[in-house]
Amino acid sequence: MEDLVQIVESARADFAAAEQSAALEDAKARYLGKNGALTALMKGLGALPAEEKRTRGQQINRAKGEVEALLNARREAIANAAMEQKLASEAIDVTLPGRTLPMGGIHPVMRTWMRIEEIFRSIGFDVADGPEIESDWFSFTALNNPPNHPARSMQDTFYVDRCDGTGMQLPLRPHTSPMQVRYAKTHTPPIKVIAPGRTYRVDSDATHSPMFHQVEGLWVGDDISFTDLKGVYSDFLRRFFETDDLKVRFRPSYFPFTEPSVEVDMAFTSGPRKGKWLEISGAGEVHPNVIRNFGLDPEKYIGFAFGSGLERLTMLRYGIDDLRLFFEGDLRFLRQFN
Ligand code: 2NL
Repeated sequence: MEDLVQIVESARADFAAAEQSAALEDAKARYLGKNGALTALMKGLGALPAEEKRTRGQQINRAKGEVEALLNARREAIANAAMEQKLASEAIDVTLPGRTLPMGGIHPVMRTWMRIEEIFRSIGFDVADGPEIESDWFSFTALNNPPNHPARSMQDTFYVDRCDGTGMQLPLRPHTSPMQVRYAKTHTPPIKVIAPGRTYRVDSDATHSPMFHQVEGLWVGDDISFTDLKGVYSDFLRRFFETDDLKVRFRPSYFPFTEPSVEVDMAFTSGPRKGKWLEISGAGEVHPNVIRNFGLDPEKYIGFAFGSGLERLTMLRYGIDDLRLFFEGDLRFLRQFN
């Protein structure tokens, strides 16, 4: 009897010491296995007299039941601990912030582009689109550029090789006018359109970039006069700069595609930049030859055109003093507009 109590206590301690189920099953074998302590006692029963065999057998069975109960309790405890550990290691913290996709922002020149589209759409202008690799005709000829004009030279305009074996080259558009010519040729008057986009010129210094942005505007009908240009462009500037404190002046100038031609200057009439005239645009009444190249009769149709640089408008609107900031991709600069 004493030996059975000892076996049960020893099993209890061994089972408790087993941390993993493999160790527990090893411990089990030492008591209940083929060569286990209790199994050995059972085997020894045969040698006892009948009377003793009965009581001893019952005692061993009771001890065996206790050991089995201890074993099952420990098995369960180990299984529970394993499950808890698994749950803890796989736990998802639903309070953590989600993984976000990094969001891009809108470039300040693009903001200007969008504002200009909005302003001109609101007064009935359409927005044209067109290729950046253009033909010589749409880039120069249609715009009344004389054959030897320096704008056509390799020094002023970028050319790309055609890949059709002809050895010919095509210009990268040096202004957005080709889009307006294309638009004018495929629409009937009144033609009221703006053409914003990327443009290219062989020019690179503190105030010029080989790629820059322009917006041109064109309004052709049977009586669109210089007065309309003055009204539309002045109104555009007031809405773009969000102030009525603006003076606008039109200085005589020359472009092959307009006649008469002007440079447009503006000056703020209040605030820190008050009084200083700033060049903002070129404009004029569309040259009769250009009207003809639209496929229209210059005796019947007349109108104005203008061209402005988006970088320049953006610099004036936000007070940016260095053109290069637009092209460096420095997030400290770009984040200020988003
Ligand atoms: C400048 C000058 C100008 C135009 C652009 C134009 C377009 C067509 C017909 C006639 Cl389709 N003219 N565009 C006219 C005058 C000036 O831009 O220095 N811009 C920054």
